[in-house]
Amino acid sequence: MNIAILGAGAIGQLLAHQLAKAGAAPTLLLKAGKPCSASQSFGCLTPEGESLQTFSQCTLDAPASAFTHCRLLLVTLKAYQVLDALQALLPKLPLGCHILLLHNGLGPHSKLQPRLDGRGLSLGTTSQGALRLGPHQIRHTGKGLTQLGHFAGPALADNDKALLLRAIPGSEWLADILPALWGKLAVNAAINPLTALDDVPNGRLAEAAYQPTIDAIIHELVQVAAKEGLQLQAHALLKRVRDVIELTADNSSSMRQDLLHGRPSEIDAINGYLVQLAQRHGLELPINQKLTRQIKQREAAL
Ligand code: KPL
Repeated sequence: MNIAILGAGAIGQLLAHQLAKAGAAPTLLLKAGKPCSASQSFGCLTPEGESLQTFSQCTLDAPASAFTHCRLLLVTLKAYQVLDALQALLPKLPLGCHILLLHNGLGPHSKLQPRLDGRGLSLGTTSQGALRLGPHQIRHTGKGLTQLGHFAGPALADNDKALLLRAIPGSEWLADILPALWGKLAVNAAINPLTALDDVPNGRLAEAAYQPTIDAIIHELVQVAAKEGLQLQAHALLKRVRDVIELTADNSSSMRQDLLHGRPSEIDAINGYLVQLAQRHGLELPINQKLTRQIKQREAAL
C-alpha cells in the first residue's frame, strides 16, 4: 500500500479511478470490521461508457504492518468522521505519510494538526460530481475544479503532487489553500442549509426571497474571516454563490440529501464552524447561528 484512500464513497471511488488511470495503485480503506475481499472490481460510469478498475481493499483495523509503505493518505470522509477515523489510524501510519483532507467545510484540519507527529498535511476541495450507484459503482456526474494546497508540516513530495495533478482533471495546486477553502465554505454555507431546510434543489435559491438571507450569511462569513486574518470580498463570494446556484440548479445539495436519508449533516463544519470561530472572537453571527440551530433541530428529529 503506497497510496490509500480513506472513505470509499462517491468521491473516494472517483479519485481511486482517476489515480489508477494515471498509473497509481490506490488501496481503499474501509470501516473497521467491514467484511471485504483483498481486491475488488469497481465501475465508473461516464458519458463515454463504463471503466472498470480493480483496487486493493483493507480495513482500518488492519495491523500496522499493512501501512508500512503508505506514503500518501487521501481522506474523503465526511467532515464529522475525519477525526475519529484518523485517531484510530494515525498510530499505524508511518511518520513519512502525507495526509490530504478533502471534505466539505472546515475545522478538522486545525484539530488534526497537533496530532500529526511531524507528518505533512495538505487540504483540498473538489467540485467534481460523483454519485454512488452501488457499493462498487459510481457515476461521474460532473467535471469541476479541484484545488489542493499545503497546510502544515513537511510538503507533499513533488512526485506525488505531480501524480495528483496529472490524475485529477481540472486540478491545481495553490500556494495558499485557505482562501480557496473559504470560498467553497461560502458556497456551502449559503446553499446547503437553505436547500436542506426548505427541501428544494439548489436552483430555487435564485428566487428573490432568498437573497437577503444569502447576503447576510456571506457578510457574516466575511466578518469572521477578517478576524482570522483573511480578507475576503463579499461581492466576489456572492457572485460565486450565484454562479454555483445556476450551474448546479438541478442538484440536491449534500445537506439536503443527508437530511432526506436520515444521516447527520456537515453543519458543524460549515455554518457551525463559522459560529464557533466567531465565538472565539467575541462576534455574533445571528443568521449562521439560526441556520445551525435549525439544522441541528432537524437532525435531532430524524
Ligand atoms: O458542494 C455542494 C454540496 O451540495 O455540498 C454544492 C456545491 C452546494 C453543490 O450541491
